[in-house]
Amino acid sequence: MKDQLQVLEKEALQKIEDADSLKELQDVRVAYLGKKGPITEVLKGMGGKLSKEERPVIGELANTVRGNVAEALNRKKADIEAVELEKQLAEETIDVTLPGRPVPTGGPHLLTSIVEEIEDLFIGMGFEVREGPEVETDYYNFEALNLPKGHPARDMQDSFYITEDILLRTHTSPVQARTMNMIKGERPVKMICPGKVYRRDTDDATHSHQFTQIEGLYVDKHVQMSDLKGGVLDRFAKQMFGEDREIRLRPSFFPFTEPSVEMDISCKVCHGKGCSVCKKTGWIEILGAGMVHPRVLEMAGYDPDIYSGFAFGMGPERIAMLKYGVDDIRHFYTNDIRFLKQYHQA
Ligand code: 2U9
Repeated sequence: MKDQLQVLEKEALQKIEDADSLKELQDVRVAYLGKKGPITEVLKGMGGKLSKEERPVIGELANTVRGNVAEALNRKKADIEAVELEKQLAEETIDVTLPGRPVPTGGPHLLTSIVEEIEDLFIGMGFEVREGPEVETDYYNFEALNLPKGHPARDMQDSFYITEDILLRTHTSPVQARTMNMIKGERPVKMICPGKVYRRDTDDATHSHQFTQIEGLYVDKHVQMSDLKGGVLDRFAKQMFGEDREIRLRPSFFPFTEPSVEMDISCKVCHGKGCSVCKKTGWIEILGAGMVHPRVLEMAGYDPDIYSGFAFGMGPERIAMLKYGVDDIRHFYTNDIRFLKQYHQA
């Protein structure tokens, strides 16, 4: 029995030595030290076969063998765990000197950038930026702007009506009308209003049923056409398109301004000689403007004999198209990433 135990011990120690995973080690533990393991079996069989004197000797030996096997198991377990930890650490090592993977980032939309650029220019000239509702009443969208009922520009075909009296604004002018109504001569009004406007148009390369406008208004005592041309429009054109640009005003018509003008800037491509960009005229149309119609001032609560003002309006999409050579207004709304990312400042 003594020999039997010693053989078992040798066998177990050899298997522990040979094991190279925690799983194998656990199998050895169950096989040799478990309740049905050979050492337990030897101890169980002790009763009938051994004399009173032999029993404690064999019992002690069996316990020593168990102890030795258990100790060898624990030692080997610690060894294997240390090896596995080393392996895991080696595998999970992070090289902090590796360059990071670039994360794609967004940026402002070209239209947003242009609107902000235009806003900044006018803020620099003392204008404040105001916004108003896109769903407007007939009064502020038309009536207050000298577009009485029956005026051709109010055609149901041209506007998105919600009810007979409510529509999607067709221009940002109602924002100015509302502001004048609020201020009523308490201080000068010097504002621009950027925003979305809506017209029932068929979309093509130069038209969109929804587009952006920036309109401006300056109302005070003694405001003149020369303030509009020299003080604001010329500065705007030069700052936006370059100091070498000239402007010219041509007579035009808008119901809310009198006189009304359209402003052109000199063509940069041909310097006024005539090319395909300026349609051989040497000039490119940029915006509309004029002196606020006395009736519009009156409806907003201003005495047109004391107050006067100028107004102007432009389409930022058109400005961006001219500045960056964009050939189709729909590029602004379809949001093809290949188009958009050309205009991200890093
Ligand atoms: C008030 C009084 C007058 C705003 C003006 C224009 C001329 C103009 C268009 C140009 C191209 C808009 O983007 S566009 O379609 N606008 O030509 N807008 S004067 O006049 C006003 C506005 C408000 C109370």
